[in-house]
Amino acid sequence: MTSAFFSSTCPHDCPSACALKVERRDDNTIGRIHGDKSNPFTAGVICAKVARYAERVHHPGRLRQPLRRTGAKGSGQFKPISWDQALDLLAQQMNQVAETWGAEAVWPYFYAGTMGQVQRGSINRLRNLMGYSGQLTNICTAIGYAGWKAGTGKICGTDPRELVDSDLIVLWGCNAVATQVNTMTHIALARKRGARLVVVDPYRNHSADKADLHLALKPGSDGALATAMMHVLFRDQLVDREYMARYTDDPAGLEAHLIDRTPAWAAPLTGLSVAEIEHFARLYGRARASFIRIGLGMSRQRNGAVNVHAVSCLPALTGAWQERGGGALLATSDLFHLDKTLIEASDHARPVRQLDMCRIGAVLAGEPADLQGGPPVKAMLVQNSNPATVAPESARVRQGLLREDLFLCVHEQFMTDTALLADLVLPATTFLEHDDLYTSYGQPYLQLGLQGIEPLGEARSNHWLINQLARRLGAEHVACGWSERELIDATLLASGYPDLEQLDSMGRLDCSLPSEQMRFLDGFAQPDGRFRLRPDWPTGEQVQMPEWPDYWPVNEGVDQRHPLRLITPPARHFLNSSFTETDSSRAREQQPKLLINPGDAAEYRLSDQGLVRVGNTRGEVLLVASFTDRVPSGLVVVEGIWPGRDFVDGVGINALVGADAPLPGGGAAFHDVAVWVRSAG
Ligand SMILES: Nc1nc2c(c(=O)[nH]1)N[C@H]1C(S)=C(S)[C@@H](COP(=O)(O)OP(=O)(O)OC[C@H]3O[C@@H](n4cnc5c(=O)[nH]c(N)nc54)[C@H](O)[C@@H]3O)O[C@H]1N2
Ligand SMILES: Nc1nc2c(c(=O)[nH]1)N[C@H]1C(S)=C(S)[C@@H](COP(=O)(O)OP(=O)(O)OC[C@H]3O[C@@H](n4cnc5c(=O)[nH]c(N)nc54)[C@H](O)[C@@H]3O)O[C@H]1N2
Ligand SMILES: [Mo]
Repeated sequence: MTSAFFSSTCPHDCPSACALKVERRDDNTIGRIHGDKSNPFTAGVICAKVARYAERVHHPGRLRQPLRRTGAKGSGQFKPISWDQALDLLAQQMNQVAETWGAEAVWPYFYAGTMGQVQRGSINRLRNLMGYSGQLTNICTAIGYAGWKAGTGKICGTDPRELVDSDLIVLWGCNAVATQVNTMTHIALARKRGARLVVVDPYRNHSADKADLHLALKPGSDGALATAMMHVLFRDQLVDREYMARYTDDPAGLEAHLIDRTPAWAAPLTGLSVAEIEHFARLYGRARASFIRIGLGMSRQRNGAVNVHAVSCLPALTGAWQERGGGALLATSDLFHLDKTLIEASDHARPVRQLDMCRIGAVLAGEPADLQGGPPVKAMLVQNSNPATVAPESARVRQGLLREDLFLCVHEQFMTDTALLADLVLPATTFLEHDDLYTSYGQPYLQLGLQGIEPLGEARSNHWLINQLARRLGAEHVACGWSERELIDATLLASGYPDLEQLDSMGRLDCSLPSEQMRFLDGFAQPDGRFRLRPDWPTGEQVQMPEWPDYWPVNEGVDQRHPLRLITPPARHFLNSSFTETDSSRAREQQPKLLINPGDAAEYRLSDQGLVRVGNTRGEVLLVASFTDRVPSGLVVVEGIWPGRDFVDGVGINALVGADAPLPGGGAAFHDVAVWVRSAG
């Protein structure tokens, strides 16, 4: 058999957006996948799970035909039907719901199963053309981005390719070894030149294993740590007063605020010793070009926005932004200026309610505040997301999705927890079977991923499905008559980028700004160009957010009944709930495990590898306990968003996570949970 390699881009929701070289064999199958060496950020390195992507594309569990439910809701009994029948049924249900209850009773729900702009955004085109309910798309970045913007004003920062020029790299709530391997590629180069690596993380994760220094702080205490570090920086004359006078809003006000925010104040709040805080603050203050890579992980707390802002203040005190390789980065999203008007028909948007995707359980339960005076949700089309598994308060989500009076259509690659609850399941293509255009939230390249193989079975792309549906619903729009390639081409041109053909021959477009601008040396994105040490929180919140960087104690606190804090970070071999279906990823992650310190385990009389029940007021889950000194006393960790069916009782970890909206703009505090544990035999 002959084969050849074609270029593509990893579509998964990961900051890396790796450039790929994919082997296509002449029997319409995928072979090997390598990182593209010609992309300077990917630099030929990709994660193990995407290198094995053939396993996912050609998986026997891939959905290949439209399926209609035959048994009770959630029974898993379906029968194959044709695409025409499926689309007619879907259109008829959506029309009927809209006629009876109003268009806002239809909720097109999506997230980032693919990050491709066309396949991700098409569902919004239908929403806008039909006046269906809007969605607050806040499950991942809302808290972190709010915190970062409160200071810098813009979602970008030091070019990640400059990590190599740094002499001190801090992975702050960022498990790069697992969640963005390329960052580690560049960190390794910096370390060869003598850079030191610090990891700030509640437990010893894979990244902490590689660090020179690991600070195991309590979850949600980053604001206290950063504030005390700032105290030390001022006290020990490690601040750059000239830089602050020029680039920040109120250094004198901050200095006064910090007077009593000493390491001794922060020690009990963070669980770190005074010596650890002093040492880290001086290490940071004395570095020439310190680079803080802030992870979204640290933002998944009720005080996450305040914490991200506090950490983002550090380089504004030392002036690290002035050095190549110095400064900080949360994400690169604002480097791209893609005009999505055509993809999303945003010029047709109507003033509809915005339903909170993290509160899908409450929305489906008909909570009046969540419905915002509008009709109950009676029909849903889900693309690119697995809300039954990934959304908080998942028991309530499941209950809602099982409602007899809800018509649920799920367009998926696999029979996920969500698809299992559907009335209609439609088969979706993978990125290798359709065309798309990719930006990134962790690197500066605009890239293409054009179709490499024919769709498997009857799988169809999101764009195709939306256009077929639009036709049946009578929605008219120029993009509904276009192929993906035509839409990509027109979008590129409307955005002032090279067209599809040019971009394809260029390989990629570097959308970075000159290094100095990435480091805000031409001013921060605030009206006066100054970084806000005194954060610029959106106004009108019911709760006053702290005026200065501080410790803001609004976390789900432990109490006698819930003595432990739980965090639920991603697993290395999964990508959110994706890859929980492939054997090789499952073999590496084994099973859902409660990581617990041996001392705590003894106190609660658990046995290693024995069953443990974990719970709080929201629910209970049953899984295996795994003793480890990677996790400090008082904390428990469950890695990976496993499907509910992988837990002993069928209930997944997000049953324990709260869906109350963190300030200032909502989101989900996935790593901010108090629990009890009990031996279960
Ligand atoms: N392999 C793999 N890669 C992924 C993903 C995946 O599921 N698997 N998911 C992708 C997605 S959608 C995203 S958004 C990114 C997320 O990637 P990251 O930004 O790295 O975020 P997380 O992995 O959620 O959390 C990172 C670390 O934050 C720590 N943490 C939790 N609470 C706190 C806290 O209060 N303070 C501090 N300092 N640390 C805390 C956790 O222990 C964890 O080790 O990764 C992407 N990449
Ligand atoms: N406990 C806990 N929960 C979390 C997190 C956590 O750290 N801890 N992280 C949160 C974060 S950061 C995020 S971003 C969310 C992620 O939540 P989701 O965006 O829902 O991510 P996935 O679980 O990967 O589900 C995406 C689904 O889209 C499907 N898909 C992929 N490509 C396509 C396509 O082209 N078309 C269609 N129709 N479907 C496609 C995949 O098969 C997959 O089932 O989860 C959140 N949930
Ligand atoms: Mo995410």
